[in-house]
Amino acid sequence: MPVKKTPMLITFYSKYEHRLLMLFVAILIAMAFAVSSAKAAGEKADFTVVNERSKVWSIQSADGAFTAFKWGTAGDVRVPADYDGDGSNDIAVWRPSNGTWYILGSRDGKSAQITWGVTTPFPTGGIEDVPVPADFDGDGTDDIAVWRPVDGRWYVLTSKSSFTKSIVVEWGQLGDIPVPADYDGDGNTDVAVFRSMQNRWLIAESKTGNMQQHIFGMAGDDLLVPADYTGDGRADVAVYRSGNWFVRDSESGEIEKFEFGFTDGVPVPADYDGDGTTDFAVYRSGEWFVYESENPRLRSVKHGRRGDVPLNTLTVKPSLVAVR
Ligand SMILES: [Ca+2]
Ligand SMILES: [Ca+2]
Ligand SMILES: [Ca+2]
Ligand SMILES: [Ca+2]
Repeated sequence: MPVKKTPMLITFYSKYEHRLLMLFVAILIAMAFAVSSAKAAGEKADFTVVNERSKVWSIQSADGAFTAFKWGTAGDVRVPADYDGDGSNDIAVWRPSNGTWYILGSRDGKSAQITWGVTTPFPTGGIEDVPVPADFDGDGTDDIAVWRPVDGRWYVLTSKSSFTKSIVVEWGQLGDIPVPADYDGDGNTDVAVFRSMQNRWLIAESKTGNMQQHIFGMAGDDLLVPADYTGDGRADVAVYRSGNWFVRDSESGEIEKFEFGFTDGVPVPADYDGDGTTDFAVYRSGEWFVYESENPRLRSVKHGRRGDVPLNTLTVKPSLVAVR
């Protein structure tokens, strides 16, 4: 009977090997999937509020962790952005009275002070620079930058040079509102302004140097919220008007309307689900309503109290101001 036993043994082994092989393949597929999804997924935006009186910033991260810091004083402009390049925004303010940036790095918790920008003396009083931190040099880390209304110049202290070298670009004029974003999708933030008198967006593409012009939005009624809502990697020209979002699709050029929000809500667009596309989001009295882009669904998160001001953290937008 050994003749019969041997093939059975062989069959047993081959089945066992087959299972091992399948298991191995399954592990490989799982690993490949994990790598690819890790690549595709970006950082998820935090929910951040600042109390106007106490100057305490409270941050609820996507994984539910809380942190709170007292940072800044009255008159400071909040400029959260990722200045240390760890993928998370740093708590930061710019002080117009002395032109100093006070940054609390998220990577190591160390603070830094960098003087950049001024309040220009003017016969009628002081005209402050407008802080516009963004990634103009395209290295993945936000640069320290201001737009100077009196000369229409952008003064960028680049992160690539460890904040030792600067770029100066002239774009815009007194009365404009800076709306920097990556409209051409090359990875570098483009300098851009909104000219209220004409409802005109003037964008200087960083890739080609070409100008994009769009008449879009209504000065006085709209908040300017340019960001990549369609997921093609290019920021769309967009405004928020009392509960409605109007987006000029960067791919089709068509204008899309999305009803999401409240007349007394504040738009806080950012990439909360980390898929690389900006999500429509509105904050109202301590509650965040997010329309996630990856698996479209509405999510609400409670974070914030009366007297708190929400910050949309992943895409920092000091330009997110009412057009006057
Ligand atoms: Ca950081
Ligand atoms: Ca940079
Ligand atoms: Ca660009
Ligand atoms: Ca998203």
